[in-house]
Amino acid sequence: MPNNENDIVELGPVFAQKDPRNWEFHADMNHDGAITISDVDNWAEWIFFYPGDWLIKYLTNDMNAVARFFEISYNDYGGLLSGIISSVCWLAILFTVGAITLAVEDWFNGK
Ligand SMILES: [Ca+2]
Repeated sequence: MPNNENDIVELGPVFAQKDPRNWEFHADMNHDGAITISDVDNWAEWIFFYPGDWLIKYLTNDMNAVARFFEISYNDYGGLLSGIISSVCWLAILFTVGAITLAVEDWFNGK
């Protein structure tokens, strides 16, 4: 991220904005003062997009030239790019957990 006011002007308003994502889990996701069924889809969205949004945050904050070249910014949180990255990440986690489960099962069965 830009370190001073001159950098903000140079990079433009998209790169100068504050990170809009809530990185900490709060059960009351819609901030209406109660934990209800309306919060559940927000929980699912929050956890599903976490990996993709995290990579977008990393690129935007720490690899600014790459993010700028690919026109990646905080505006991409929860979007197609984040969804694709998140899907790949969750599938990799799913396959890893499945492989570990099968390996442990084989080990207990003496195979
Ligand atoms: Ca709520």
